[in-house]
Order: sequence, then structure tokens, then C-alpha cells
Amino acid sequence: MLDYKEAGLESEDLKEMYRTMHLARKIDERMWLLNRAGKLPFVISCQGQEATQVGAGYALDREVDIISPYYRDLALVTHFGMTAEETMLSAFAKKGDISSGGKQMPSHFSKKSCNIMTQGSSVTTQLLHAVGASFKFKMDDEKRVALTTLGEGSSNQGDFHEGLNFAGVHDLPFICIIENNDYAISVPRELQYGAEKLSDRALGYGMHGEHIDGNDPIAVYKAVKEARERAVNGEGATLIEAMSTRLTAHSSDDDDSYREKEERETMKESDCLVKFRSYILEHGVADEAWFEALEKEAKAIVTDATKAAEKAPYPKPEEALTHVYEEVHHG
Ligand SMILES: Cc1ncc(C[n+]2csc(CCOP(=O)(O)OP(=O)(O)O)c2C)c(N)n1
Repeated sequence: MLDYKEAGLESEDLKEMYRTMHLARKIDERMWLLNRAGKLPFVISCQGQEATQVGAGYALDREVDIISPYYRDLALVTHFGMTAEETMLSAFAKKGDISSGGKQMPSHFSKKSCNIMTQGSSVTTQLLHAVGASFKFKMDDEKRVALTTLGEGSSNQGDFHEGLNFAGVHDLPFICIIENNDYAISVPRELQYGAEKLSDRALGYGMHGEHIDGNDPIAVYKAVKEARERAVNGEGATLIEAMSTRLTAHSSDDDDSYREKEERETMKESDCLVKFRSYILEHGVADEAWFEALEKEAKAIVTDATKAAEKAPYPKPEEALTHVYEEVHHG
């Protein structure tokens, strides 16, 4: 892992980053339990990708920057202000779900007050929304950036190439992070693209490209911080490929039997949460007692959020079309 002081971080920053990564993991784990207990229909995990997500979010300015995330970004949206209760309300498809009032699939995050853009189910469309937002920032000469994320499978969609080409042509304050977790559902990366590194594509779009260890939150923080500085200084867009480890199956609806036994056994060794915990202990940033207290704090947050969401009302059937079509008021 990179030296945190060289990356411009203080020990308190590391604690805050770890706290968010840990909380997101705990929310995610609880959702799997609820799914297996038959209470939640569907879960798609951030597990293993929290380092990339929190490292990136931490390098942005939440007051002004916009994120256009993908479905695995629970840790990123948690950092940006999505609460555990809001996540649970969405998972239970309750009326109070901030993103869609319980009408969208879970993990289709959005929260306007926290600069989290809305997203659809077609992969990679979120990239175009972020490019559009960054074009607006540039036209209005605003010192803000738009960041989007996606999986490496999604980087083969037409939207990816069109969006990045546009961002390169116009030198937009735009950052794209590919959270490369080796699989698109069950398809391994050798069958998804012929390039050695997806970050090399940056050259073809006329922007800065970087290939980093996505399991190291400090490395991600540094790369995104620098990308943000270039963006607000008018130096254009950045494509970052963060090599990550997806610790779960694609979703609660499938298994990961397509992974070799050896891979499944060694996968846990690159668990970013475990690695970051060791780093924090080794550098004397926090002690075991701090981690124990954090465990209790997260458990209470997740339990309260679950109880509140379970008790919350569902949307009414007659609300099914509310916010779906434009409402025209006559007279
Ligand atoms: C346009 C489109 N095609 C196919 C799908 C079905 N689909 C949902 S997730 C997914 C895999 C995406 O893989 P990747 O981008 O690598 O992200 P990961 O889930 O591995 O993080 C696919 C094919 C979709 N949602 N949208």
C-alpha cells in the first residue's frame, strides 16, 4: 500500500475512510443474510470493491462534485451521504426509498441532495450522464468534476467509447473509473477484451490514463485527487483502471462456480478491508479497541436501519405510475 503521508492523508483520514468501507461491508453482508432469509429479493454487492469506491469518493469535493455510480458502488454512495436506512428502504422496496420510492431495482442509487445522479439498469448509460454534467461544468466555467464508475465488462459498450471520445475532444472535467473485478457476471476478462490494460485506451481518447491497485484505498485516493486537480485546472479528463477483487458472486441470483477452486481459495487474501485494517494497525493509526468499537457502532447502525425499513410502508398500488410519465396539469 502507498505511504499515506506521501499521498497527503492524515491518520484521521484513514480512520474515516476505513469507517465508511466497513459500514458499507456490514450493510452489504446484512442484505445477503436478509436475502437468504427470504426477506429481500435481490442483492448485488460492493464487497471487495470498497477501497476503490471510498478512495475515489474521499478525493472528491462532496459539496460540488457529482457522481454517476454503478450498482456496486454502495461504499461510494455511503461516503457521499446515502444513509444505511435509505439503502435498506431501497432493498426492501419501500415507499421511503430515496432513489425511486421502491420502484427501481435495489442498488440503482440516486440522491439529488448529495450530488448522486440517477441511473438506469442498462449498463454504462451512467457514463454519458457524467460526461454531460462535466460538459455543463466546463461551459459554465465551474470548478467541479463529474466522476463515473463501471465494471470492465461495461467498458466494451458503445456508450463507453462515445462518452470518452467526447470527454477527450472537449477536455472535460470528467473522471472515469473502471472497477476491474475480472468478471462480467461469469465471463472472465480474457474473453471480454484483447488489450493488456484498459487504461491504455486513454491515449486513444486523448486523455490521461492510469492503472492502479484498486484494493489500495490510498493509491486510489492519490490517483483521483490528481485527476481532480487536472480537471479543475482545465487539463481535461482521466481514465483510471482500478484492479479490484469482487468477493461475492455477481449477485444473489447466481453462484460463482465459474471461478477456479484455487482462485476462490486465494481471493480472500486480497480483501481490501482486511488489508487496510492491517495497514492501520501496523502504522499505529488505531488500535484493536478502536476496531472493536467500530464493529459495535456499525452493527447498531445496520440493525436500526433494517428494523426501520422492515416496518416502513410499501408504496400504494395507485402510485405505480407516479413520476413515470410527465404529469400535465390542465387549467
Ligand atoms: C446494456 C446492458 N446489457 C446487459 C445487461 C445485463 N448485465 C447486467 S450486469 C452485467 C455485467 C456487467 O459486468 P461488469 O461491467 O464487468 O460489472 P461487474 O458486475 O462485474 O461489476 C450485465 C451483462 C445490462 N444490464 N445492460
